[in-house]
Amino acid sequence: MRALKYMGWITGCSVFTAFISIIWQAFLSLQALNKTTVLLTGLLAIESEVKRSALEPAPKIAVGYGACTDLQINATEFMETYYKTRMPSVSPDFAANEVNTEQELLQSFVYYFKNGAAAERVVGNSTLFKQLINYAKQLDKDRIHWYMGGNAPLMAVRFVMEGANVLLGAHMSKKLRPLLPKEISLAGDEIAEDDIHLILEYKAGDHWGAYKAPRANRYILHNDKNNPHLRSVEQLTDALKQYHPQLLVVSGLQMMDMFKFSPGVREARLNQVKQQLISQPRDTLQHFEFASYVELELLQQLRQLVLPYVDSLGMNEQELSNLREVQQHGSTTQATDWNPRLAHTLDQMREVFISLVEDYHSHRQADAQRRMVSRIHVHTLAYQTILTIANSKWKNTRAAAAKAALTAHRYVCKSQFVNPESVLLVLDDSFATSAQEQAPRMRMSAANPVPCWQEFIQFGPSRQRIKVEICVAPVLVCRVAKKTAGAGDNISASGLVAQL
Ligand SMILES: *[C@@H]1O[C@H](CO)[C@@H](O)[C@H](O)[C@H]1NC(C)=O
Ligand SMILES: *[C@@H]1O[C@H](CO)[C@@H](O)[C@H](O)[C@H]1NC(C)=O
Ligand SMILES: CC(=O)N[C@H]1CO[C@H](CO)[C@@H](O)[C@@H]1O
Repeated sequence: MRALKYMGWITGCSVFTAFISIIWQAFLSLQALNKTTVLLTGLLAIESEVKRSALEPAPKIAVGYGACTDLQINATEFMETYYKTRMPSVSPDFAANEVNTEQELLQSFVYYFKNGAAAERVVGNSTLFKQLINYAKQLDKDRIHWYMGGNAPLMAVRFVMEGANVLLGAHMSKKLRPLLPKEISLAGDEIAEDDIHLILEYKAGDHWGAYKAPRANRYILHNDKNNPHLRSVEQLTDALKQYHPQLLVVSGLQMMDMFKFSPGVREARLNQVKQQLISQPRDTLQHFEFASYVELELLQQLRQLVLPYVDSLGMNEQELSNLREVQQHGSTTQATDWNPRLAHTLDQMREVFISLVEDYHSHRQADAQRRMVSRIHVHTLAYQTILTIANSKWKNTRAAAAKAALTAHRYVCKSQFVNPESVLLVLDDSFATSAQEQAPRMRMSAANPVPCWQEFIQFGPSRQRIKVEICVAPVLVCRVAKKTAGAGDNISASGLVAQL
């Protein structure tokens, strides 16, 4: 009898606890919702500061090089359908740089998948690549998606959407051309067939066998025949003589990575890029969009032939670590932390910036064509950060960061309308501006959703100082990612256009 009474009491207690915990959960999620709504309102207000008036002339922007067709599929579904039995032999701690066999494909895929790191790899073996494309086409029709791809066309479309007048350097087939908005002028020949990029998309929590993706991302495979040669460079250089844009964007050079050129050919092509860059007047700002590079030789060539001639760089956290590693140690890194601490990213940005500034100062006497980098934009899943030299030609750094953050959400959620309920905030309310001791802290609040500050950065043996402005915008991370490939292009382009 007594025992029964106890039971009743215990049940009562559990019901009560459960009730309290439901209310508490609701309270917490309401608070989180409230916080994101406040941040969202703040971001939208800052973004709207840069609406161009109808009286202003549209900015003119030129973008190079290349185009392709993207074939997007579900990564785990593809692997499960075709490689289910092969997985146990895969070692998860090693990634082949080049993919020539199915074994190397699995090795490389698993490595990036379990790290949630974006990767883009060349399939050297054309037979294998054709086989993979055929496999992909055999998946359910409504499970595969065809898009226009390539960094340059995606950025070009984004610029047009932002009201710019755009010139694109790319070769395209008759099939692809209609997918490009008519307003975009094209410098480049018609070709018979476009290169295809096979895009394996995965969501956070998707798993394949024992491996689970920590964040949404994609793994890209290609076997380009046209793009590595950057065939449209000369035509774009010619068209630029008349066009005289405010901004010239160089992207798509990663297609040269791991491609088998005859000796000296790649360098000769990159020299054409350099010629294009140095032949522009100073009032044309130049931006280089970084990418996932693996070949050290190519990175060194970029440091020699491209980086010294641009004003601005765009990249994600993986690419930032990789560039820093090349600058400091002459080596490359593979996948790094998918959600790096902000303080750490800011320090890496400073280091990359200092290295470029020092390089400029030690060579500018001998080479008057050099430009000193005055803008670096790093985009990560959780935040957007933009560093500009104070009082440089780049305007609206705060609004550009806010805009980039909103674009990131809109793109990955595939929705123009930002719904606070579809949002996950990864960033804390306050952050240290550096991992060094006693670094000042910044707060993200309703009053200040995009903190900006100025600081002096020291460089060179005589510790010269240069004043920079840094802005950080939180990304309202999409809970259910719809698409990640191409996000970087949209994000970088929307940040750039706000700063002209
Ligand atoms: C290329 O891929 C095919 C198809 O998977 C394979 O049979 C062949 O052995 C591969 N060739 C090389 C050189 O690895
Ligand atoms: C791929 O398909 C699997 C199984 O249908 C699903 O669980 C997963 O979320 C899908 N991933 C993407 C990126 O659509
Ligand atoms: C959210 C967003 O702005 N997405 C755009 C990214 O760019 C492509 C074109 O390259 C547009 O179609 C998307 O609407």
